[in-house]
Amino acid sequence: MEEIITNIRDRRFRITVVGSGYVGLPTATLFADAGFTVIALDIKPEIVEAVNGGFSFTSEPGLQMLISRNVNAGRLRATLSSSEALGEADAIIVAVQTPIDQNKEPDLSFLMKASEEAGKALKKGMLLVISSTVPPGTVLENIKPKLESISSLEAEADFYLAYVPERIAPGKVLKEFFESPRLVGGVGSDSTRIAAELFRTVSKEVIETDAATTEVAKLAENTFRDVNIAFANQLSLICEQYGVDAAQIIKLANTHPRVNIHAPGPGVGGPCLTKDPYLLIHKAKLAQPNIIKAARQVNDYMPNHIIKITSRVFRNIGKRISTSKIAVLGTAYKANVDDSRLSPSKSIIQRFLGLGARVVTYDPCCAESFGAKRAKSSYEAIEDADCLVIITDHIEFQSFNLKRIRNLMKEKPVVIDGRRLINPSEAEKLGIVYKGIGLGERGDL
Ligand code: SAJ
Repeated sequence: MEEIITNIRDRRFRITVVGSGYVGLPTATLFADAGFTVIALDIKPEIVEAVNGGFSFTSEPGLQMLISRNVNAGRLRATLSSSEALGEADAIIVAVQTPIDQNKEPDLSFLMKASEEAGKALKKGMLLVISSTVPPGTVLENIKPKLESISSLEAEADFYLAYVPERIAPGKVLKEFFESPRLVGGVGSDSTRIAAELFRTVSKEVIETDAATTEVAKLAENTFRDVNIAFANQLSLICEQYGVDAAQIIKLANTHPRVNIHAPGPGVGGPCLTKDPYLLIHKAKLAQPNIIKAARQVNDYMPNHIIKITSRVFRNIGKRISTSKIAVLGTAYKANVDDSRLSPSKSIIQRFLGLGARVVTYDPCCAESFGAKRAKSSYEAIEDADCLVIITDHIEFQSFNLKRIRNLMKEKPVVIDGRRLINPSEAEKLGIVYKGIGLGERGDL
Protein backbone atom coordinates (compact mmCIF):
# COMPACT_ATOMS: atom_id res chain seq x y z
CA MET A 1 0.00 0.00 0.00
CA GLU A 2 2.83 2.44 0.82
CA GLU A 3 4.23 1.75 -2.65
CA ILE A 4 0.91 2.82 -4.21
CA ILE A 5 0.90 6.03 -2.17
CA THR A 6 4.47 6.76 -3.31
CA ASN A 7 3.54 6.08 -6.93
CA ILE A 8 0.65 8.52 -6.66
CA ARG A 9 2.86 11.19 -5.12
CA ASP A 10 5.54 10.64 -7.79
CA ARG A 11 2.92 10.68 -10.56
CA ARG A 12 3.98 7.19 -11.68
CA PHE A 13 0.38 6.03 -11.27
CA ARG A 14 -1.29 5.52 -14.69
CA ILE A 15 -4.97 6.45 -14.85
CA THR A 16 -7.71 5.40 -17.25
CA VAL A 17 -11.02 7.23 -17.25
CA VAL A 18 -13.92 5.18 -18.62
CA GLY A 19 -16.50 7.48 -20.25
CA SER A 20 -15.22 10.80 -21.56
CA GLY A 21 -18.38 12.88 -21.35
CA TYR A 22 -19.27 15.98 -19.35
CA VAL A 23 -17.69 14.48 -16.20
CA GLY A 24 -15.11 12.01 -17.55
CA LEU A 25 -13.38 14.39 -19.94
CA PRO A 26 -12.60 17.12 -17.37
CA THR A 27 -11.62 14.37 -14.90
CA ALA A 28 -9.12 12.87 -17.36
CA THR A 29 -7.81 16.30 -18.33
CA LEU A 30 -7.33 17.56 -14.79
CA PHE A 31 -5.48 14.42 -13.67
CA ALA A 32 -3.24 14.77 -16.74
CA ASP A 33 -2.67 18.41 -15.85
CA ALA A 34 -1.68 17.32 -12.33
CA GLY A 35 1.13 15.29 -13.95
CA PHE A 36 -0.36 11.81 -14.41
CA THR A 37 -0.36 9.81 -17.63
CA VAL A 38 -4.04 9.47 -18.47
CA ILE A 39 -6.03 7.57 -21.08
CA ALA A 40 -9.60 8.65 -21.76
CA LEU A 41 -11.77 5.79 -23.02
CA ASP A 42 -15.03 6.39 -24.87
CA ILE A 43 -17.33 4.62 -27.31
CA LYS A 44 -17.88 7.75 -29.43
CA PRO A 45 -15.28 8.14 -32.21
CA GLU A 46 -15.98 11.89 -32.47
CA ILE A 47 -15.01 12.43 -28.80
CA VAL A 48 -11.83 10.34 -29.14
CA GLU A 49 -10.83 12.13 -32.33
CA ALA A 50 -11.48 15.55 -30.80
CA VAL A 51 -9.41 14.82 -27.66
CA ASN A 52 -6.48 13.45 -29.64
CA GLY A 53 -6.61 16.55 -31.83
CA GLY A 54 -6.45 18.71 -28.68
CA PHE A 55 -10.12 19.71 -28.73
CA SER A 56 -13.10 19.50 -26.41
CA PHE A 57 -16.58 18.38 -27.48
CA THR A 58 -18.10 20.83 -24.97
CA SER A 59 -17.57 24.56 -24.79
CA GLU A 60 -16.74 24.37 -21.07
CA PRO A 61 -14.64 27.49 -20.34
CA GLY A 62 -10.91 26.71 -20.15
CA LEU A 63 -11.22 22.99 -20.92
CA GLN A 64 -10.09 23.20 -24.54
CA MET A 65 -6.82 24.89 -23.57
CA LEU A 66 -6.10 22.27 -20.89
CA ILE A 67 -6.83 19.36 -23.24
CA SER A 68 -4.53 20.78 -25.88
CA ARG A 69 -1.76 21.45 -23.35
CA ASN A 70 -1.88 17.93 -21.93
CA VAL A 71 -2.25 16.14 -25.29
CA ASN A 72 0.79 18.07 -26.58
CA ALA A 73 2.75 17.18 -23.45
CA GLY A 74 1.97 13.49 -24.07
CA ARG A 75 0.13 13.07 -20.75
CA LEU A 76 -3.38 12.72 -22.20
CA ARG A 77 -4.73 10.61 -25.03
CA ALA A 78 -8.08 9.09 -25.89
CA THR A 79 -8.98 5.72 -27.34
CA LEU A 80 -11.93 3.56 -28.38
CA SER A 81 -10.08 0.40 -27.36
CA SER A 82 -10.84 -1.00 -23.88
CA SER A 83 -7.88 -3.37 -23.95
CA GLU A 84 -5.49 -0.55 -24.80
CA ALA A 85 -6.97 1.74 -22.13
CA LEU A 86 -7.35 -0.76 -19.31
CA GLY A 87 -4.36 -3.04 -19.87
CA GLU A 88 -1.73 -0.77 -18.33
CA ALA A 89 -3.83 1.17 -15.81
CA ASP A 90 -3.02 1.47 -12.10
CA ALA A 91 -6.34 3.24 -11.47
CA ILE A 92 -9.61 3.14 -13.38
CA ILE A 93 -12.11 5.94 -12.87
CA VAL A 94 -15.60 5.15 -14.17
CA ALA A 95 -17.65 8.18 -15.24
CA VAL A 96 -20.32 6.75 -17.52
CA GLN A 97 -23.95 7.90 -17.56
CA THR A 98 -26.55 6.39 -15.20
CA PRO A 99 -29.86 7.61 -16.66
CA ILE A 100 -33.40 6.78 -15.56
CA ASP A 101 -35.85 4.98 -17.85
CA GLN A 102 -39.46 5.93 -18.73
CA ASN A 103 -40.64 4.49 -15.39
CA LYS A 104 -38.08 6.67 -13.54
CA GLU A 105 -36.11 3.56 -12.62
CA PRO A 106 -32.30 3.71 -12.74
CA ASP A 107 -30.69 2.24 -15.82
CA LEU A 108 -27.32 0.92 -14.65
CA SER A 109 -26.50 -0.91 -17.88
CA PHE A 110 -23.65 1.46 -18.92
CA LEU A 111 -22.18 1.35 -15.41
CA MET A 112 -22.37 -2.43 -15.10
CA LYS A 113 -20.81 -2.90 -18.54
CA ALA A 114 -17.96 -0.55 -17.62
CA SER A 115 -17.52 -2.39 -14.29
CA GLU A 116 -17.41 -5.70 -16.12
CA GLU A 117 -14.63 -4.46 -18.40
CA ALA A 118 -12.77 -3.01 -15.43
CA GLY A 119 -13.21 -6.35 -13.62
CA LYS A 120 -11.52 -8.20 -16.50
CA ALA A 121 -8.55 -5.81 -16.27
CA LEU A 122 -8.26 -5.87 -12.47
CA LYS A 123 -4.84 -6.75 -11.08
CA LYS A 124 -3.47 -6.83 -7.55
CA GLY A 125 -2.92 -3.35 -6.15
CA MET A 126 -5.26 -1.59 -8.61
CA LEU A 127 -7.69 1.17 -7.60
CA LEU A 128 -11.17 1.39 -9.09
CA VAL A 129 -13.11 4.62 -8.56
CA ILE A 130 -16.78 5.06 -9.42
CA SER A 131 -17.67 8.69 -10.19
CA SER A 132 -21.04 8.12 -11.89
CA THR A 133 -24.05 9.10 -9.78
CA VAL A 134 -25.62 5.87 -8.45
CA PRO A 135 -28.61 4.72 -6.37
CA PRO A 136 -27.76 3.96 -2.72
CA GLY A 137 -26.10 0.58 -2.24
CA THR A 138 -24.80 0.21 -5.80
CA VAL A 139 -21.07 0.08 -5.00
CA LEU A 140 -21.31 -2.50 -2.21
CA GLU A 141 -24.21 -4.57 -3.53
CA ASN A 142 -23.72 -4.49 -7.30
CA ILE A 143 -20.24 -3.35 -8.28
CA LYS A 144 -18.06 -4.96 -5.58
CA PRO A 145 -19.46 -8.52 -6.02
CA LYS A 146 -19.30 -8.21 -9.81
CA LEU A 147 -15.63 -7.13 -9.73
CA GLU A 148 -14.74 -9.86 -7.25
CA SER A 149 -16.44 -12.64 -9.21
CA ILE A 150 -14.95 -11.60 -12.57
CA SER A 151 -11.41 -11.05 -11.26
CA SER A 152 -11.29 -13.67 -8.49
CA LEU A 153 -9.69 -10.93 -6.40
CA GLU A 154 -10.97 -9.51 -3.14
CA ALA A 155 -11.71 -5.82 -2.55
CA GLU A 156 -9.51 -4.26 0.15
CA ALA A 157 -7.25 -7.37 0.26
CA ASP A 158 -6.19 -7.43 -3.43
CA PHE A 159 -7.61 -4.30 -5.04
CA TYR A 160 -9.16 -1.04 -3.86
CA LEU A 161 -12.62 0.31 -4.60
CA ALA A 162 -14.07 3.73 -3.80
CA TYR A 163 -17.01 5.96 -4.66
CA VAL A 164 -15.98 9.53 -5.47
CA PRO A 165 -18.87 11.49 -7.02
CA GLU A 166 -18.39 14.70 -8.97
CA ARG A 167 -19.69 18.02 -7.69
CA ILE A 168 -19.19 20.15 -10.76
CA ALA A 169 -21.76 22.37 -12.43
CA PRO A 170 -21.47 22.90 -16.19
CA GLY A 171 -19.99 26.32 -16.91
CA LYS A 172 -17.83 26.23 -13.75
CA VAL A 173 -16.31 22.78 -14.10
CA LEU A 174 -12.61 23.62 -13.77
CA LYS A 175 -13.08 25.88 -10.76
CA GLU A 176 -15.49 23.54 -8.94
CA PHE A 177 -13.47 20.40 -9.70
CA PHE A 178 -10.65 21.88 -7.63
CA GLU A 179 -12.60 23.93 -5.10
CA SER A 180 -15.61 21.79 -4.13
CA PRO A 181 -14.63 19.54 -1.22
CA ARG A 182 -14.36 16.02 -2.63
CA LEU A 183 -16.23 13.23 -0.84
CA VAL A 184 -14.21 10.01 -0.94
CA GLY A 185 -15.90 6.83 0.21
CA GLY A 186 -14.01 3.56 0.03
CA VAL A 187 -15.43 0.07 0.61
CA GLY A 188 -12.86 -0.14 3.43
CA SER A 189 -10.32 2.11 5.08
CA ASP A 190 -7.43 1.22 2.72
CA SER A 191 -9.57 1.99 -0.34
CA THR A 192 -10.60 5.31 1.20
CA ARG A 193 -7.00 6.19 2.00
CA ILE A 194 -5.66 5.43 -1.50
CA ALA A 195 -8.53 7.14 -3.33
CA ALA A 196 -8.19 10.18 -1.02
CA GLU A 197 -4.47 10.38 -1.81
CA LEU A 198 -5.23 10.31 -5.52
CA PHE A 199 -7.95 12.97 -5.37
CA ARG A 200 -5.83 15.24 -3.17
CA THR A 201 -3.70 15.81 -6.28
CA VAL A 202 -6.63 17.55 -8.02
CA SER A 203 -8.82 18.87 -5.16
CA LYS A 204 -8.29 21.54 -2.56
CA GLU A 205 -10.06 19.49 0.10
CA VAL A 206 -10.87 15.81 0.41
CA ILE A 207 -13.36 14.46 2.96
CA GLU A 208 -12.87 10.79 3.80
CA THR A 209 -15.96 8.70 4.52
CA ASP A 210 -17.36 5.38 3.25
CA ALA A 211 -18.96 4.30 -0.01
CA ALA A 212 -22.55 3.86 1.24
CA THR A 213 -22.56 7.25 2.99
CA THR A 214 -21.06 9.04 -0.01
CA GLU A 215 -23.68 7.60 -2.37
CA VAL A 216 -26.53 9.05 -0.30
CA ALA A 217 -24.73 12.35 0.37
CA LYS A 218 -24.29 12.96 -3.38
CA LEU A 219 -27.98 12.33 -4.03
CA ALA A 220 -29.02 14.42 -1.01
CA GLU A 221 -27.31 17.52 -2.44
CA ASN A 222 -29.16 17.56 -5.72
CA THR A 223 -32.43 16.39 -4.17
CA PHE A 224 -32.30 19.21 -1.66
CA ARG A 225 -31.79 21.69 -4.49
CA ASP A 226 -34.68 20.19 -6.48
CA VAL A 227 -37.03 20.29 -3.47
CA ASN A 228 -35.98 23.87 -2.70
CA ILE A 229 -36.64 24.98 -6.30
CA ALA A 230 -40.01 23.14 -6.20
CA PHE A 231 -40.88 25.13 -3.09
CA ALA A 232 -39.94 28.35 -4.90
CA ASN A 233 -42.03 27.29 -7.90
CA GLN A 234 -45.06 26.40 -5.80
CA LEU A 235 -44.67 29.62 -3.84
CA SER A 236 -44.68 31.53 -7.13
CA LEU A 237 -47.96 29.84 -8.16
CA ILE A 238 -49.44 30.85 -4.79
CA CYS A 239 -48.18 34.43 -5.21
CA GLU A 240 -49.66 34.66 -8.70
CA GLN A 241 -53.07 33.84 -7.20
CA TYR A 242 -52.75 36.17 -4.22
CA GLY A 243 -51.73 39.06 -6.45
CA VAL A 244 -48.26 39.53 -4.94
CA ASP A 245 -44.75 39.21 -6.30
CA ALA A 246 -42.85 35.98 -5.50
CA ALA A 247 -39.51 37.53 -6.52
CA GLN A 248 -39.94 40.25 -3.92
CA ILE A 249 -41.24 37.81 -1.32
CA ILE A 250 -38.29 35.44 -1.77
CA LYS A 251 -35.90 38.38 -1.49
CA LEU A 252 -37.58 39.46 1.75
CA ALA A 253 -37.78 35.95 3.21
CA ASN A 254 -34.12 35.35 2.39
CA THR A 255 -33.12 38.30 4.59
CA HIS A 256 -33.87 35.90 7.46
CA PRO A 257 -30.52 34.38 8.42
CA ARG A 258 -31.81 30.79 8.26
CA VAL A 259 -33.85 30.98 5.05
CA ASN A 260 -32.48 30.42 1.53
CA ILE A 261 -35.27 29.97 -1.00
CA HIS A 262 -34.02 29.33 -4.54
CA ALA A 263 -35.38 30.98 -7.68
CA PRO A 264 -38.62 29.93 -9.41
CA GLY A 265 -38.48 29.35 -13.15
CA PRO A 266 -40.10 27.72 -16.18
CA GLY A 267 -38.96 24.25 -15.04
CA VAL A 268 -35.93 22.34 -13.86
CA GLY A 269 -33.76 20.77 -16.55
CA GLY A 270 -30.36 19.18 -17.00
CA PRO A 271 -29.20 15.66 -16.33
CA CYS A 272 -28.81 15.85 -12.53
CA LEU A 273 -31.74 17.39 -10.67
CA THR A 274 -34.25 15.67 -12.96
CA LYS A 275 -32.83 12.26 -12.10
CA ASP A 276 -31.04 12.19 -8.76
CA PRO A 277 -34.18 12.49 -6.58
CA TYR A 278 -35.53 9.32 -8.25
CA LEU A 279 -32.22 7.53 -7.60
CA LEU A 280 -32.44 8.53 -3.94
CA ILE A 281 -35.95 7.17 -3.38
CA HIS A 282 -35.50 4.21 -5.75
CA LYS A 283 -35.66 1.40 -3.17
CA ALA A 284 -36.87 3.34 -0.12
CA LYS A 285 -40.27 2.31 1.23
CA LEU A 286 -41.94 5.59 2.12
CA ALA A 287 -45.38 6.43 3.40
CA GLN A 288 -47.31 9.09 1.44
CA PRO A 289 -46.90 11.99 0.97
CA ASN A 290 -43.44 11.70 -0.53
CA ILE A 291 -42.10 15.26 -0.72
CA ILE A 292 -39.23 14.28 -3.01
CA LYS A 293 -41.58 12.83 -5.62
CA ALA A 294 -44.02 15.70 -5.16
CA ALA A 295 -41.20 18.21 -5.70
CA ARG A 296 -40.30 16.51 -8.98
CA GLN A 297 -43.96 16.74 -10.04
CA VAL A 298 -44.14 20.45 -9.17
CA ASN A 299 -40.98 21.17 -11.18
CA ASP A 300 -42.20 19.05 -14.09
CA TYR A 301 -45.46 21.00 -14.09
CA MET A 302 -43.78 24.39 -14.64
CA PRO A 303 -43.49 24.19 -18.46
CA ASN A 304 -47.30 23.56 -18.54
CA HIS A 305 -47.75 26.65 -16.43
CA ILE A 306 -45.91 28.72 -19.05
CA ILE A 307 -48.31 27.40 -21.70
CA LYS A 308 -51.28 28.08 -19.42
CA ILE A 309 -50.37 31.70 -18.67
CA THR A 310 -49.60 32.36 -22.33
CA SER A 311 -52.97 30.92 -23.37
CA ARG A 312 -54.76 33.01 -20.73
CA VAL A 313 -53.08 36.25 -21.86
CA PHE A 314 -53.86 35.48 -25.51
CA ARG A 315 -57.53 34.90 -24.63
CA ASN A 316 -57.65 38.18 -22.69
CA ILE A 317 -56.27 40.24 -25.56
CA GLY A 318 -58.35 38.44 -28.19
CA LYS A 319 -55.48 36.77 -30.07
CA ARG A 320 -55.08 33.12 -31.06
CA ILE A 321 -51.90 31.09 -30.49
CA SER A 322 -52.61 29.10 -33.67
CA THR A 323 -52.20 32.18 -35.86
CA SER A 324 -49.33 33.77 -33.93
CA LYS A 325 -45.58 33.95 -34.07
CA ILE A 326 -43.94 33.09 -30.74
CA ALA A 327 -40.28 33.83 -30.05
CA VAL A 328 -38.78 31.48 -27.44
CA LEU A 329 -35.49 32.70 -26.01
CA GLY A 330 -33.23 30.01 -24.60
CA THR A 331 -32.99 26.30 -25.32
CA ALA A 332 -30.12 25.55 -22.90
CA TYR A 333 -31.32 24.06 -19.61
CA LYS A 334 -29.66 26.81 -17.59
CA ALA A 335 -27.81 30.09 -17.92
CA ASN A 336 -24.62 30.42 -19.96
CA VAL A 337 -24.16 26.76 -20.94
CA ASP A 338 -24.51 25.11 -24.36
CA ASP A 339 -26.25 22.08 -22.88
CA SER A 340 -29.92 21.47 -23.74
CA ARG A 341 -30.35 18.09 -22.03
CA LEU A 342 -33.86 17.85 -20.52
CA SER A 343 -34.33 21.58 -20.95
CA PRO A 344 -37.83 22.89 -20.12
CA SER A 345 -37.68 24.65 -23.52
CA LYS A 346 -38.26 21.35 -25.26
CA SER A 347 -41.80 20.72 -24.04
CA ILE A 348 -42.67 24.44 -24.17
CA ILE A 349 -41.61 24.77 -27.83
CA GLN A 350 -43.28 21.49 -28.77
CA ARG A 351 -46.55 22.48 -27.07
CA PHE A 352 -46.60 25.83 -28.91
CA LEU A 353 -45.86 24.06 -32.20
CA GLY A 354 -48.64 21.57 -31.40
CA LEU A 355 -51.05 24.47 -30.88
CA GLY A 356 -50.22 25.65 -34.40
CA ALA A 357 -47.97 28.63 -33.54
CA ARG A 358 -45.02 29.67 -35.69
CA VAL A 359 -42.16 29.27 -33.21
CA VAL A 360 -38.75 30.87 -33.64
CA THR A 361 -35.98 30.31 -31.08
CA TYR A 362 -32.68 31.91 -30.32
CA ASP A 363 -29.98 30.82 -27.88
CA PRO A 364 -26.55 32.47 -27.83
CA CYS A 365 -24.85 29.37 -26.36
CA CYS A 366 -26.78 26.41 -27.72
CA ALA A 367 -27.57 25.23 -31.27
CA GLU A 368 -30.64 23.13 -30.29
CA SER A 369 -34.02 24.44 -31.46
CA PHE A 370 -36.35 21.51 -30.61
CA GLY A 371 -38.08 21.66 -34.00
CA ALA A 372 -38.62 25.43 -34.06
CA LYS A 373 -36.98 27.75 -36.58
CA ARG A 374 -33.65 29.05 -35.31
CA ALA A 375 -32.88 32.77 -35.53
CA LYS A 376 -29.39 34.32 -35.56
CA SER A 377 -30.13 36.85 -32.81
CA SER A 378 -32.72 37.68 -30.16
CA TYR A 379 -33.96 40.61 -32.18
CA GLU A 380 -34.31 38.50 -35.34
CA ALA A 381 -36.39 35.98 -33.33
CA ILE A 382 -38.51 38.76 -31.84
CA GLU A 383 -39.19 40.56 -35.17
CA ASP A 384 -42.91 40.46 -35.98
CA ALA A 385 -43.60 38.17 -33.02
CA ASP A 386 -46.90 38.35 -31.15
CA CYS A 387 -45.31 36.91 -28.05
CA LEU A 388 -41.85 36.64 -26.51
CA VAL A 389 -41.24 33.81 -24.03
CA ILE A 390 -38.04 33.89 -21.96
CA ILE A 391 -36.92 30.45 -20.78
CA THR A 392 -33.18 30.63 -20.05
CA ASP A 393 -31.48 33.32 -17.97
CA HIS A 394 -28.39 33.76 -20.19
CA ILE A 395 -26.39 36.94 -19.51
CA GLU A 396 -27.21 38.15 -23.03
CA PHE A 397 -30.92 38.19 -22.15
CA GLN A 398 -30.40 40.28 -19.04
CA SER A 399 -29.86 43.58 -20.81
CA PHE A 400 -32.61 43.81 -23.37
CA ASN A 401 -33.50 47.10 -25.04
CA LEU A 402 -37.21 46.94 -24.24
CA LYS A 403 -38.11 49.83 -26.55
CA ARG A 404 -36.48 48.01 -29.45
CA ILE A 405 -38.37 44.83 -28.52
CA ARG A 406 -41.63 46.76 -28.40
CA ASN A 407 -41.00 48.31 -31.83
CA LEU A 408 -40.04 44.99 -33.43
CA MET A 409 -43.09 43.09 -32.16
CA LYS A 410 -46.64 43.08 -33.56
CA GLU A 411 -49.51 45.05 -32.05
CA LYS A 412 -50.53 44.07 -28.48
CA PRO A 413 -47.10 42.52 -27.82
CA VAL A 414 -46.98 39.87 -25.07
CA VAL A 415 -43.95 39.03 -22.96
CA ILE A 416 -43.96 35.87 -20.80
CA ASP A 417 -40.94 36.11 -18.54
CA GLY A 418 -39.99 32.69 -17.14
CA ARG A 419 -36.92 34.05 -15.35
CA ARG A 420 -38.01 37.53 -14.25
CA LEU A 421 -35.38 39.30 -16.32
CA ILE A 422 -37.58 42.21 -17.40
CA ASN A 423 -38.83 45.12 -15.33
CA PRO A 424 -42.65 44.75 -15.36
CA SER A 425 -43.52 48.42 -14.96
CA GLU A 426 -41.12 49.48 -17.73
CA ALA A 427 -42.68 46.86 -20.01
CA GLU A 428 -46.19 48.00 -19.20
CA LYS A 429 -45.28 51.65 -19.77
CA LEU A 430 -44.26 50.71 -23.30
CA GLY A 431 -47.61 48.98 -23.90
CA ILE A 432 -46.32 45.44 -23.53
CA VAL A 433 -48.69 42.90 -21.98
CA TYR A 434 -46.29 41.45 -19.41
CA LYS A 435 -46.58 38.23 -17.35
CA GLY A 436 -43.70 37.13 -15.15
CA ILE A 437 -43.43 33.85 -13.29
CA GLY A 438 -44.61 34.43 -9.71
CA LEU A 439 -45.97 37.90 -10.37
CA GLY A 440 -49.66 38.03 -9.60
CA GLU A 441 -52.24 40.71 -10.14
CA ARG A 442 -54.86 41.58 -7.58
CA GLY A 443 -58.12 39.84 -8.45
CA ASP A 444 -56.41 36.80 -10.01
CA LEU A 445 -57.62 34.51 -7.18
N1 SAJ B 1 -32.85 26.26 -11.38
C1 SAJ B 1 -33.96 26.97 -10.98
N2 SAJ B 1 -33.87 27.75 -9.87
C2 SAJ B 1 -32.73 27.87 -9.15
C3 SAJ B 1 -31.59 27.15 -9.57
C4 SAJ B 1 -31.67 26.35 -10.70
O1 SAJ B 1 -35.03 26.89 -11.60
O2 SAJ B 1 -32.73 28.61 -8.17
C5 SAJ B 1 -32.91 25.36 -12.56
C6 SAJ B 1 -31.87 25.68 -13.64
O3 SAJ B 1 -32.31 26.68 -14.50
C7 SAJ B 1 -31.74 24.34 -14.32
C8 SAJ B 1 -31.91 23.33 -13.16
O4 SAJ B 1 -32.56 24.04 -12.13
O5 SAJ B 1 -32.77 24.12 -15.26
C9 SAJ B 1 -30.60 22.74 -12.67
O6 SAJ B 1 -29.68 23.78 -12.37
P1 SAJ B 1 -28.44 23.69 -11.39
O7 SAJ B 1 -27.89 25.04 -11.23
O8 SAJ B 1 -28.78 22.95 -10.17
O9 SAJ B 1 -27.34 22.98 -12.25
P2 SAJ B 1 -26.88 21.50 -12.60
O10 SAJ B 1 -28.01 20.52 -12.63
O11 SAJ B 1 -26.09 21.72 -13.81
O12 SAJ B 1 -25.84 21.09 -11.43
C10 SAJ B 1 -26.17 20.41 -10.25
C11 SAJ B 1 -25.28 21.02 -9.16
N3 SAJ B 1 -25.79 20.60 -7.84
C12 SAJ B 1 -25.96 21.47 -6.83
O13 SAJ B 1 -25.75 22.64 -6.94
C13 SAJ B 1 -26.44 20.89 -5.54
C14 SAJ B 1 -23.83 20.60 -9.38
O14 SAJ B 1 -23.00 21.01 -8.31
C15 SAJ B 1 -23.72 19.07 -9.52
O15 SAJ B 1 -22.40 18.66 -9.77
C16 SAJ B 1 -24.58 18.65 -10.69
O16 SAJ B 1 -25.94 19.03 -10.40
C17 SAJ B 1 -24.44 17.16 -10.88
O17 SAJ B 1 -23.81 16.76 -11.87
O18 SAJ B 1 -24.87 16.39 -10.02
